[in-house]
Amino acid sequence: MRIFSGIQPTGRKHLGNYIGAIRQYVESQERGDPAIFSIVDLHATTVAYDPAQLRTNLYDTTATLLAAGLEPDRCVLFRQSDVPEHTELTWLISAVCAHGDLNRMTQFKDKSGQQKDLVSAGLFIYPLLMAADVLAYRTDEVPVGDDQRQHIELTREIARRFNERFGETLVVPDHRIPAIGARIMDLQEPNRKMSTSVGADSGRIYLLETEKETRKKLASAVTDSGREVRRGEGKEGVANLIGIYAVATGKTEDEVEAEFEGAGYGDFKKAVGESVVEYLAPVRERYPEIRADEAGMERILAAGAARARELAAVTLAAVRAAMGVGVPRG
Ligand code: AQP
Repeated sequence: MRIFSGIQPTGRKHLGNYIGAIRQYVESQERGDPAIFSIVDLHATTVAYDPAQLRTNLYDTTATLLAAGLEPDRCVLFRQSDVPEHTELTWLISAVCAHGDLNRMTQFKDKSGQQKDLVSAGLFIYPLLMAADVLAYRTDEVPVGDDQRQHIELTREIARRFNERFGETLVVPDHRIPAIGARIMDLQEPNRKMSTSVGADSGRIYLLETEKETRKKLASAVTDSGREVRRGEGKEGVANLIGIYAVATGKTEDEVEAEFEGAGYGDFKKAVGESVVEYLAPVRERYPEIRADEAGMERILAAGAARARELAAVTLAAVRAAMGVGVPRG
């Protein structure tokens, strides 16, 4: 089965990225044939950004993925901009994507509202580039967090429409959204997802922050005026912590509720802090050595891009032929 997912080189990766996406990438190396992961630097140019910072972030994200357990000989890991087939396919599939479809995307509505100087056309067509990322590899499965559900649905619709219009060419992919931890919420505003660009630092756990910072943020996470460690109406903060603890310890949410029956929020939050510190320890420990070797990371990314181009070129040739563009085949 072909597995593909992309991750942006924006800022420091947080616990939501890890639980919703990165841990799934690591697990999917077993099942993927191949498992393909792209650091999508072109997506990161759709909002205001600093070019030098983008390069730094690219290495930070690459090193984070490697430290989390991606192994270059068990997956294909590459930088999106090294594989021009993604941008070509974006244009080609735009022929079967309605302007109205893009207009409905909630991420565009959210992010366009955050832009101060310019709402770029790139931000509007972001979901098309994401669809091209996925479709270029005839992907069967896309591991993502819940916030990407709408984009994957659009990708499926584009593949279906392309096949109806031009003949069976593209694979309609499924998403793989984790049962627990699909939407990790902000620790201070638990009605909103933990996010790179929105909210205060106190609301998000960075993968590479110190143990002390992690413990402190979880100890001051917003709960509610009640006492019970249970999920339920008005208990979004507690429910979020239950989900985090369940993932970090490998327990079910029911088991977590049973474990903390009768305990106070203080003890519970302390236990969540310890579990997250332990859960993230391997990433934190492996990161510095990997991050120090930029040349090594460039070698990994170059080898990944070469393999990715081979795979994407096959799809692109089929798409061009089906659409009647370019030199006729054979
Ligand atoms: N809070 C979350 N819970 C679970 N999964 C999440 N993801 C993001 N936030 C959560 C998943 O992480 C993957 C990478 O996301 P990205 O490439 O969009 O990276 P980003 O922009 O740095 O992440 P954010 O936090 O989502 O940024 P904002 O909020 O600024 O747009 C995806 O699979 C995503 O589902």
